[in-house]
Amino acid sequence: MRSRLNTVLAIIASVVIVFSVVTFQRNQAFMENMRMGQNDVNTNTDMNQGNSENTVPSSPFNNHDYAKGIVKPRDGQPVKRFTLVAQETNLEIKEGVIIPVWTYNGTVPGEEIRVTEGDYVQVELKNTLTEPVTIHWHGYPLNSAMDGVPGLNQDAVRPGETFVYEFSADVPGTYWYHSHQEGSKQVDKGLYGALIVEPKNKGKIDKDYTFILDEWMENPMEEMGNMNMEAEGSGGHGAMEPQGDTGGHGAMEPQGDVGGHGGMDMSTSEENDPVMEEEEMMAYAYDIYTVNGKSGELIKPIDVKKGDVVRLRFINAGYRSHGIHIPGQDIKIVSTDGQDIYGADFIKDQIIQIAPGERYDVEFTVTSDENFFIDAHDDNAYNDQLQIPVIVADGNGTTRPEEEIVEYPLFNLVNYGAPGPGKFTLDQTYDIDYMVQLDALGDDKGLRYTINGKIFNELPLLKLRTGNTVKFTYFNNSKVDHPMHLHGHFFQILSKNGIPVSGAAIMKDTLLVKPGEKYVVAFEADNPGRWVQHCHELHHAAAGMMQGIEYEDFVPNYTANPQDTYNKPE
Ligand SMILES: [Cu+2]
Repeated sequence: MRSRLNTVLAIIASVVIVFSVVTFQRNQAFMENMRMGQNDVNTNTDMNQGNSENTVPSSPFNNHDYAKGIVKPRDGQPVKRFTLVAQETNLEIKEGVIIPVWTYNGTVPGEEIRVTEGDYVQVELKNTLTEPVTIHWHGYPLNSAMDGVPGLNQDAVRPGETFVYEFSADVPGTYWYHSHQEGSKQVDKGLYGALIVEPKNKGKIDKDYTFILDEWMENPMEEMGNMNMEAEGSGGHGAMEPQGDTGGHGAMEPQGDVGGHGGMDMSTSEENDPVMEEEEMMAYAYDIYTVNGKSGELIKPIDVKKGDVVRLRFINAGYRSHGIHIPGQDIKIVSTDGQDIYGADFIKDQIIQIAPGERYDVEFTVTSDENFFIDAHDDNAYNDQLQIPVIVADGNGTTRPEEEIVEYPLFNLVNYGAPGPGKFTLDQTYDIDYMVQLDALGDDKGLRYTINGKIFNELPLLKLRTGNTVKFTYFNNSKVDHPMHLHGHFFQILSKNGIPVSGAAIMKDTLLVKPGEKYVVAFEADNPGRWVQHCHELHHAAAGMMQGIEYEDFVPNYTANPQDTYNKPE
């Protein structure tokens, strides 16, 4: 078992080394592209020529001077100020397991930023870490100068430096924030927190809880040490060559439920497929699952009373999808990615699959006499650690027994709610019609995750103009999940696998595209700036699955210094 672990870690080490090298090269080319404004994408942008007079976006952000990147409060707008200190600390993540983590304000997750719709938010970031960091406001449609992608919107905030992020919180919902500097490392180490914008009229909510999901390695320091030694011992080759013993799939067997609900099916992966090997290694190495930075017995129970209207906000800050189950309760999925779902109806005993970067908000009225556990049903290996106790204070004191049945239907987002009120349709014409094909490659050049066959530094910038209507077709041609995240905009899902959305118009900023799936989405180019889209499995982003997006009619006030090599936007 120990030797298998070492083999596993050695292979992971190789991957880490490849990622680092590729990342460095990519940054240079990316910044060069952004500076030169070159590399047009070939799209049917004929209509662009007639659009240049359209400079006022139909968005809540008209107050901002985009051209200068200036953001300021409206007259009389309430200002809410926060300070987030990026700092290292030790976290008891699981009973008896204390690991070093990177945090905003000393906790994982970082301090929750909770404001009210209409507030003006100022957040001062102070960096006391030994590496540069940023804050990206995931999903929030703010001014791109505040989007926190280093080398694109700002320089990463170096050790000892401060940076003030500010934006008008005009769009209510559940969002989150995290470092966008070397995300696959820094988010992994704990640099994230929730951003909750409560609506002005929030209706009757008695209890409001935020749950941020994540996965960790029990002893990353020791494992990193082993990995480095093993990597040297194996010749330091970067490629993901299988290291002989590939027959040990027994060690990879999921220990709990096998629902087959997406994610990767570890029992059927092909041996000698470096992409699948890598996925399996990580599935095994990330052996602690947490809710709000705590695993298993340490997960804090929530206290409710019968009749309470409860809102649960689930955010996935990790790299794996989790299938959340709220047993026996009539629940509504009231929003996803911060956007309300029109005509949300009751469902019961369905699995809500939450992919990296996604948010799902659930509401229910407590009717249960018994305490129960919110738990996970999917093919992940360590689900027994992911159980949130719900204590019904005026219940009968018993706890709902663990169910025998583990197969529940998967909640279907594209067939939920009442039709409306979407802005876009499949049969209209779009100014930009762009195919986004997602692939994974493992060969003698290493492991790469690609968009249209290219990694980040090879990909042309996607060029938009303010007012463009934009259609993306996401197609996953690989064997692994890709939760695709678009910065600065919400897109409407139009169809999945050729079948039009039949429920409410679903607006999202992060969309899980499973192997073989095809989604058509649309959005309005209403937020001029510099943005990216990327896979929110951040190891995939780091290995190439990321693309720059630029409004041609946008004049940024930030220019990356080509001499700086410390901005690492993925
Ligand atoms: Cu991916």
